[in-house]
Amino acid sequence: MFDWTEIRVKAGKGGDGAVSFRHEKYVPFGGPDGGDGGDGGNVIIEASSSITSLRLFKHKRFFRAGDGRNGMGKKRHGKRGKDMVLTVPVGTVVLPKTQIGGDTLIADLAEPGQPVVVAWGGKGGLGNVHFTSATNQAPQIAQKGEAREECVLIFELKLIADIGVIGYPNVGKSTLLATVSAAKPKIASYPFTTLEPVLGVAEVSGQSLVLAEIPGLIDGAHLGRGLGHDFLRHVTRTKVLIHLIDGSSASPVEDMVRVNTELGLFDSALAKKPQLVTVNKLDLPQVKVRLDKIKDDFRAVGISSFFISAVTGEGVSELMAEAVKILGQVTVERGGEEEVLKKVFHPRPRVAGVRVHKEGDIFVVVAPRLERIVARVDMSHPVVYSQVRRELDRLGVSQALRKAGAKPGDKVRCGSLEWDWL
Ligand SMILES: Nc1nc2c(ncn2[C@@H]2O[C@H](COP(=O)(O)OP(=O)(O)OP(=O)(O)O)[C@@H](O)[C@H]2O)c(=O)[nH]1
Ligand SMILES: [Mg+2]
Repeated sequence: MFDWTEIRVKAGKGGDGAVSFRHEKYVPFGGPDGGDGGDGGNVIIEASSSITSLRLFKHKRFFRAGDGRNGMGKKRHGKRGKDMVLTVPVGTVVLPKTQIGGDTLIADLAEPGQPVVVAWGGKGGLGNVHFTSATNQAPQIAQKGEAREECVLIFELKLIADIGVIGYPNVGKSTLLATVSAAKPKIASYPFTTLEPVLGVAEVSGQSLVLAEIPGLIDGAHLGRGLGHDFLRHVTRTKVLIHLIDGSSASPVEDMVRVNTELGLFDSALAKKPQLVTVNKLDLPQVKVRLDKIKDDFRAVGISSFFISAVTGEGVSELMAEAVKILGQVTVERGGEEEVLKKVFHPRPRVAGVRVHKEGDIFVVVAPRLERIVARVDMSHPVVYSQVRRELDRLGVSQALRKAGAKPGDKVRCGSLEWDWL
């Protein structure tokens, strides 16, 4: 099963605002009419219950949203960039790449829907219309579109099932799933028939229960033996376990103990989940004759076991009824805990203010909002300079420069532009 992947996402760049003036016949001094740039598209992740694996991301690992279009004359605004929506299975956890093993998640998509923005598109730049003032009727400046956000993400799928069906290979987990739900897992008389977790939905007294067959639980699975421990993490999200045991095995009680030891070695919390210990293959004559003996053996270790035949369905409805009962108790008890697990949204990064530092003789201004303006204007033109200067005052850059000790004639740099401070 493909349940872990790394992808790179890039949001759209904001379109640039336009510098433009009305050109009309018989109107000698048309006003500014440069439209705004469109915002860049966002990269959004959304969970859907119609897909169950991350396989879609196996080959394609890079996704980008559309760029915003530039603004144009006649106050025409640029079109917004198209969002890129990535659909993932319910149960996907999204982490930033730098955080593997950490606990800062970007999103925990535990329910269908819940769109989460993982990379914000850049804002579109303002057209020159916005820079008009009482004293400046012909603004030569506009704003560049904001840069896009880009990041590398880890998707990890943890299936969300109410009930996990565990047990050694070949005990009849798939058969039980096929009996209680519409799932059609492969069933065969050899171990490791099921190589990926299988989900099924069972209807029990008007309630829908999601069951997951967890394959590959053998001695040493927590060390990576057999199918490895990848699938065991799916157990972490189930609420109740049906622990299936082959009634024809040499020692059903020993099987149970060993599987539980294995679970505990992977994660001690797993071994504490409520379990319905269920002996399967009751229809086999060799199991029937040992029924009382097996019952007593379990009782001796303090466990009251269920007996079923996944093939004939005998005892299955009693087992499922008990599962519903326990599930109800667990959900009530753990109500608070579940809330904490819910989504964490990726906050939009705040635009930084103004910072000035010196590199040799040059005063370097770091002001993202200003950089967007100065990057596309010719500062040597006196009209342009006076207009930019007004923006410098407005954004607090002039004040920051004075504070840093800048005097007329000093060189100032911001982004790709350098000019003399006047
Ligand atoms: N007689 C009898 N045979 C059963 C019963 N349940 C399962 N089997 C048989 O046991 C074998 C294994 O069944 P599966 O359902 O594939 O077992 P599994 O636990 O899913 O096995 P893996 O996926 O390989 O781990 C098959 O041959 C089934 O027909 C049962 O209640 N009675
Ligand atoms: Mg199976």
